[in-house]
Amino acid sequence: MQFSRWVAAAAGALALFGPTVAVQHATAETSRIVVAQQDKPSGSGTINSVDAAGHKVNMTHGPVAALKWPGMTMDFPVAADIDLKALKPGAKVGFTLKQAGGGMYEIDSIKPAQ
Ligand SMILES: [Cu+2]
Repeated sequence: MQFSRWVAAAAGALALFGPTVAVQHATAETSRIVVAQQDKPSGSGTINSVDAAGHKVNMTHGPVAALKWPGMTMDFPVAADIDLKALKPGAKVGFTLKQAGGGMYEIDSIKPAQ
């Protein structure tokens, strides 16, 4: 939705100011989007339990600096494309988060801790 609004705005800018301005705007906007993707909130933790039916895990995680979260033990919904069979209780993991519906954060990627 926001992106399509931006496309409409970019088209408007193109009409008003000519192609040079619109291209500069597109470049700045694209780099901002890439930075946002690289800056996904991330942290590390230990899996306590896996709820396959609910597609969520209980995890004791360290601080998530990007969200100003302290370390805690909590349930996390897990993105639908992540295979929960790869996650075992006791596993130490690194993860990234994304905001899902309702503003809740869900695990967007997860891998064994280094
Ligand atoms: Cu937490």
